[in-house]
Amino acid sequence: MKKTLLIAFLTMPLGIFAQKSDPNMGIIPAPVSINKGKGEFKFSPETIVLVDSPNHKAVRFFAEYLRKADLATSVTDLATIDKKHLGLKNTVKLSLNFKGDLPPEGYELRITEDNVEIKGNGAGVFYGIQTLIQLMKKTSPGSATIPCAVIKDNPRFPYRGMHLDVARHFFDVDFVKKYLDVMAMYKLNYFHWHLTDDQGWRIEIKKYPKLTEIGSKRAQTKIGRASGPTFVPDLYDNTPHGGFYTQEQVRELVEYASARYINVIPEIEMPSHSLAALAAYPELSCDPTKTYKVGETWGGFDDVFCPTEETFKFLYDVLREVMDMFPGKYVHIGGDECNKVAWKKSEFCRQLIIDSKLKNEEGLQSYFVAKVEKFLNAQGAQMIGWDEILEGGLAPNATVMSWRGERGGIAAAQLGHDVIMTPGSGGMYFDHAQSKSPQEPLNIGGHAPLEKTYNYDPIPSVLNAEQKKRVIGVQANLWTEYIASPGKVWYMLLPRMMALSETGWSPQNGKDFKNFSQQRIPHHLLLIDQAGYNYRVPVAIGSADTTLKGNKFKIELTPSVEGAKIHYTIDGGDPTENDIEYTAPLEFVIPEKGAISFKSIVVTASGKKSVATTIKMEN
Ligand code: TNX
Repeated sequence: MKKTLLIAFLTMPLGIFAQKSDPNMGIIPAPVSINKGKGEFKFSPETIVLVDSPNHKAVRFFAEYLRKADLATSVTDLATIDKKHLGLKNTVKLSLNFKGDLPPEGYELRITEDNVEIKGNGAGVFYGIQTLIQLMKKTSPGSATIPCAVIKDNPRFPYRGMHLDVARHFFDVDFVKKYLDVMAMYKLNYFHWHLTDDQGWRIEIKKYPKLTEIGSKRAQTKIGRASGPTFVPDLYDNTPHGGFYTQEQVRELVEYASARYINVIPEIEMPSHSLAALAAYPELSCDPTKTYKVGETWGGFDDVFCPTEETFKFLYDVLREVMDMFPGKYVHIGGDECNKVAWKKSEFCRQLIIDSKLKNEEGLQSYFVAKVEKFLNAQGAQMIGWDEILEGGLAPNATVMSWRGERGGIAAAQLGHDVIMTPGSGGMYFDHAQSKSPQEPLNIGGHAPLEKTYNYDPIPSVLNAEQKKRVIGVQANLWTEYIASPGKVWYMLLPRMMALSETGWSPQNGKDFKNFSQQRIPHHLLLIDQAGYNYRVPVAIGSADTTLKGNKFKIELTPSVEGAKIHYTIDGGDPTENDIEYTAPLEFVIPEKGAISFKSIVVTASGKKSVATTIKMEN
């Protein structure tokens, strides 16, 4: 019997983006409560922006936004307004001195056909502005519409962090500003800046110039994987890599972040991940007779800071300069992955363990961390460390970042310490792959698809009510061993950072991945695209690598980015933008013992492509 294949084109139009039916009005992170109104506010060149504190940074930010968006209008100080004009129509009013009852960082945004008003607590007005910006739809130059609504909002967690590793690969000041910009759009408020590691020291320290003269440069970098089956030994790029931030640049970035209500947390790694510092100052190692070079490959190194008084003096000096540059309360001291090999070989360490009545090298790690914490606390700073700082006993006031699953975070919360959840197992490692497709770019491995990041709940159910309060927030980490260019940072960051934002901000019980990924993400990716960021194009909505059994199928897809197209093949070939465009749902009838592979990709208006997915239909 001749096998025939039937494809029917159904007439139903492509699923249009359901912004109107979206209960969250397209806003990311989803607000706590939205009351949709009728009609819209028309923002025009005649609109007056009224503020009660014209020099406030949130006001300056908004004025700058309006200027750049060609929505130029003047900002008017409320104090200068004649009382009889207070009932003025066509105003956007920002109340920064609002003294009413709003939760920390909370805001209330009221949009009527006549006026827009934002009241906020602390950072609240700034977040209200971010929401307002997301709601503004530009209509013509100088004009925009904003749908009427009353939004009451505040974050679930006070700590909503995003990390960036600039040690494995260096990223310049302008790039970091763009990183902070996108964090601010999504209401993230802590930037964890991983400034030192084995492969590079990236912050100027005046007292120890060799840290950057020597420690900020490596001679070459490993090509491909540093381990595993595709690892090629001795394959290096023969190209020096380096870079660091001057103190002046650091101050500029801290200021830039602060203008966006972002606190910057510097991380200075100790006792491990310190090879770049040892290359500059070998006397800080346990074996100063050796020569050390800045790391050229990835993974752990045995050489670490030796816990001598000379090392502590060095670290205190460094931290003093660091605290001077970073006015925030937190200093991150790393503390992860110290394998103790060098300490076990060291006569000095053996003696120190005996003299200080420590149990073993774990005890020495705890001794090291506790000493540094004491120093930091005495200067008024609060120490954060990765969960290894629990080993051998936790320093008394430390905040713990739980990265090896939630275990460390749970233990720390039970001990009454503040905890920031950032587990790889919760989709918080943005260096992990975003899908299992072989078309994903080289990455460190792991699997952190958007849905996993989105669905993560930072509060472990095993904690009691008191302990749960110790979980102050959530963070995602972007380690850059396999991320050497800005474009790839954005690819790994977006859209997962939007999921992080909702995990950190929105109430857990209202989370809805379908609404997030299908009704809001496509619009936000278009905005991100227009703002000049790269990102990972999700596969078509309704598609996934799967095998379906039966004889009749209907394939109904929607582009994952607004304005994008879907192209497909049914002959097993990898689809390109030159293949057939999907424009309407398709019906397939598969003959007996027949099969067909429907392979599709999404191509955005700017030409970015998703990985391909294959729906195999078998009868
Ligand atoms: C573990 S997370 C590390 C980093 C690596 C990362 C790669 C942590 C505290 N340490 O040094 O870059 O894994 O995923």
